[in-house]
Amino acid sequence: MVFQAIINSIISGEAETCMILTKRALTQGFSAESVLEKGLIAGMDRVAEKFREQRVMVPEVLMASRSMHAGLSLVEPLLKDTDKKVTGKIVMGTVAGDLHDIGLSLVKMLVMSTGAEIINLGVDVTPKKFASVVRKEKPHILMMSALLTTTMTVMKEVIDELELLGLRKNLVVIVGGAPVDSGFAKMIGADYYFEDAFEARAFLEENLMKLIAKKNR
Ligand code: B1M
Repeated sequence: MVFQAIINSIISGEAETCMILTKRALTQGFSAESVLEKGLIAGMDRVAEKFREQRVMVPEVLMASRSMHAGLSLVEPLLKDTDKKVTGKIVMGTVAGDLHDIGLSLVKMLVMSTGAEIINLGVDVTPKKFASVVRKEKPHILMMSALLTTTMTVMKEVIDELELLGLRKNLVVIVGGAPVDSGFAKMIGADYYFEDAFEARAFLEENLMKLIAKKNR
């Protein structure tokens, strides 16, 4: 089965094979979304599990991540809904001190289907950087990711910085990442928390227009 082969290519860190298999799955008629979920995300989840159990080390994880991104490069253009009018602007990034970008790449990829313009600042984004981009770009939504218990607190620093500069009002703040939960989101003054990229996409598909209308009021 092609999905299992994609998973195996990620586990063994074979980027080129992953790309070939992703292409094969797409030409066989599987949707970009199913290739993403059942192949690429499933593969990375398996590696994450092994890492947690200390059955693989950092270099293997990096090779797996490179392989997953090779597959993502083919899936990404297919997920963007070019027929949808751009309806909003979203700034996103992983907070300062944190270099994990796999989850955020998936969030970006799925949220792209809402038609919103997305500015991805990447990893290790400081509160000052977030604030200066918010000031310049005036997005409707700010999405922050953190994967470490030591960096999730930076999300609060970003919100504090936005408040200090008068940029928090009318900005919807969404947070996510493995150590984050809805209680933490509430505690730091974020508006929403989503457990995974699919949940974030589903919410925005349904509510993006309402959020934009609220901001423009
Ligand atoms: Co790191 N790492 N890592 N790591 N790493 C974790 C997070 C860890 C849990 C591993 C463990 O089990 N011990 C642990 C954190 C422990 C903790 O804080 N409690 C950990 C650690 C400790 C570290 C280092 C400190 C290790 C070291 O050097 N000693 C170091 C820190 C570097 C740094 O950031 N400063 C480090 C380094 C790395 C690598 C570079 C090797 C690599 C990152 C590569 C990269 O991202 N380019 C890496 C990886 C890959 C992991 C694990 C194995 C997998 C993370 C991942 O990509 N998962 C992870 C263990 C694990 O999670 N089981 C681990 C797949 C991805 C699809 O899931 O990112 O959770 P995830 O995203 C999900 C959701 O969380 C959600 O949607 C996604 C799926 O749909 N989501 C959002 C994420 N952001 C969202 C935002 C939203 C909404 C949903 O809205 C805004």
